Amino acid sequence: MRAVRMTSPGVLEQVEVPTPTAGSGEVLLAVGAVGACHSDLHVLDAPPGLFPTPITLGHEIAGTVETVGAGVTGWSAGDRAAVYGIIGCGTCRACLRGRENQCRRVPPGGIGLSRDGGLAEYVAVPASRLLHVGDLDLIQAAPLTDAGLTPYHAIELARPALRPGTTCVVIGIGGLGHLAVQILVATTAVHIIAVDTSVAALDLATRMGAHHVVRADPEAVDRIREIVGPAPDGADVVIDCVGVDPTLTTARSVVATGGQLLLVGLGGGTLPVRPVADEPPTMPLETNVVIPFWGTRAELQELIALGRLGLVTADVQTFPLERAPEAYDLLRRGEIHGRAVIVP
Ligand code: FEH
Ligand code: ZN
Ligand code: ZN
Repeated sequence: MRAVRMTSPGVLEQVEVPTPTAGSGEVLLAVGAVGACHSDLHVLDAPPGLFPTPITLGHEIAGTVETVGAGVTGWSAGDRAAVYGIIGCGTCRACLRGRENQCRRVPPGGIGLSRDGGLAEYVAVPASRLLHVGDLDLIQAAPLTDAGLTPYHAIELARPALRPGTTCVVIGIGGLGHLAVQILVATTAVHIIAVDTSVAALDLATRMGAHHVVRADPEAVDRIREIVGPAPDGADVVIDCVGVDPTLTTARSVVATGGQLLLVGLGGGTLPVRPVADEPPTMPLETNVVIPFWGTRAELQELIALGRLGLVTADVQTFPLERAPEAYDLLRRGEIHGRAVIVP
């Protein structure tokens, strides 16, 4: 079968490999769609040895059951499924509580991370990683497993603060941010302020239900403050889906005292924390800072339900498998709008 693999550190190429088979407890999926994630670029750029090579990348997968392995129940050929990409150890305190996204396993286990992923015609996965998607378009189901699940989980963490009439700022209306806006619209009654450098992204945010849009320029903090009010008041929740120094600075400059700062984007920026009430403070007193990671299987099931109701719809750019390296180059150059989805 055709597969796009990291054949050696930093090298992503299409190769011909044997079609996998479903082992005991596994299911063989015909891949319908697989999202291209920035984290795949981190995998490609990682120091040699951190991730196994050769490895088929792709951890944002949806497909159709081809065959089921020994001992598998609840799945039959033709079933349509989304893949929960994390493979926790199953025995640590986090896994035992159903929080496999906090598993203590090193390195983290995952489809497309510690074993072959979905950038291929077929992928074998443990049946325990699958969730039924019914008639949901697989090109829509795939982004939900990561680009959607990550902000969904972040919003779940902040849900006690997302009271009706409160304000949530979403910074970065890209692959994760545009889904964050829809999840907020579908599951809360908050005022949503979308922030991005791109007018097209802000137009998308408006179409998806953001109440205010602000260009990410030097006046962004002042514009946001006109909406959320002066310090020590501010935004009740800020979700930074970019995570670079300028966005982290904007985030900490507009969050309210006692607000929630969710650092979802892995852009490599730094959030200075000086736990004194100095002038100017790096951020207000009582700010809750969280670095969410991916999400749980239970949350993915809830998000799939929102997708099937048409309440969360990914804005996708599709590419055939042979153009996957090109898609990642565009992603690296910031030229993908919404989510890039590879369709083998
Ligand atoms: C995946 C693997 C490693 C680091 C981060 C990620 C995220 O894309 C998960 O949402
Ligand atoms: Zn990812
Ligand atoms: Zn574990």
